Amino acid sequence: MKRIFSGVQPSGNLTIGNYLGAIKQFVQLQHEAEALYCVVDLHALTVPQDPDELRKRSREIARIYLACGVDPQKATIFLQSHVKEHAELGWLLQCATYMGELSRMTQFKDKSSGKSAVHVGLFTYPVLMAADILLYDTTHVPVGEDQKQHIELTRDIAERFNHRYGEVFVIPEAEIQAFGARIMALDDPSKKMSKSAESEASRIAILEPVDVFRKKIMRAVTDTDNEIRFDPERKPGISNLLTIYSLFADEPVESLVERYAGQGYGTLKKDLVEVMSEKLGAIQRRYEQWNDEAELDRILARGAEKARSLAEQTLNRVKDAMGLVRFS
Ligand code: ATP
Ligand code: LTN
Repeated sequence: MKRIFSGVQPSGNLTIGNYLGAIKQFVQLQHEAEALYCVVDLHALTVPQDPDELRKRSREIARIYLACGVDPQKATIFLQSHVKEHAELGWLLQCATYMGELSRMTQFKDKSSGKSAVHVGLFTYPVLMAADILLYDTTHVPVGEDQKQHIELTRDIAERFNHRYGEVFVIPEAEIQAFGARIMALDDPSKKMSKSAESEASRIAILEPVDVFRKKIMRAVTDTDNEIRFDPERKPGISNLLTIYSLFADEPVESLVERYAGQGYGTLKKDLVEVMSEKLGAIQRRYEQWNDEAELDRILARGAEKARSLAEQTLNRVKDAMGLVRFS
């Protein structure tokens, strides 16, 4: 049986990278299998957060899931901190993971480099992510390219655990799109677009008004030869814009390249703004409609209850396997 799980951190305003790389897939996959979509608030605590902001953002991410088309009748939407089993399995798995494995994680290296004070949680974060996934007997994890290494670690931990203790965990697979799994920063197409990067010009938020993002697209870094061609190696800037265009318009890149041949970057950028304005505008209108916080909280409470009932069963299996006493 196919089971989907994924999560997004409430660590900033969600970008079109998060939408195209992950959330768009959440919407498609909810029709194919049982799906759980989590707001991973415990993960956001790995770097300093303002408490009021974090509370606000956590609900906002859930609301964006809904605005993008995740259907609470089909998929389970919940906050990670509402299901204690995540933290509990996180600890048990920390005792089944090696320091060396975590030292190799590139996201840790990127996020800790140059910082004088780094919390332990930033280092052990991939183990909590493994717990998130393994708690639900997940078979497929829709994520962007940057999460591939964490899913591989999850598989290694689960396989080793099963080898040592018997068949306790289902081994999950990453579900990474062949195209659009790594949207690049607009002001520097050698870097990934990220919601917590310093530069505002690097990203476009899902909830951003067209007047703000128009400037960012028009000023997006491209090369100087003005030739529209898809070549991420040699022409990363224009290739990134073509990717974004193709995914928002649901039109293959080849057809865009053909259509804009000989027209220069300005025309393509202007049309891209139009396409994005239409798609993001629709999401933003739905976001406005989901403005009843009591209703949102009811969805999250129901989601947590459903998630808890699944998580408890897995956690009991793990405790039994590891030799913890349980009263029946
Ligand atoms: P942060 O900057 O706080 O690390 P982020 O923007 O990388 O945040 P996450 O919460 O870590 O966002 O990611 C949520 C999901 O979006 C993940 O599945 C991740 O792989 C995906 N994702 C993030 N950035 C991109 C991107 N630039 N292109 C495609 N997918 C992305
Ligand atoms: N580490 C991920 C967020 C995340 C996640 C998960 C994604 C936490 N737990 C479980 C998929 C499945 C990130 O930073 N994007």
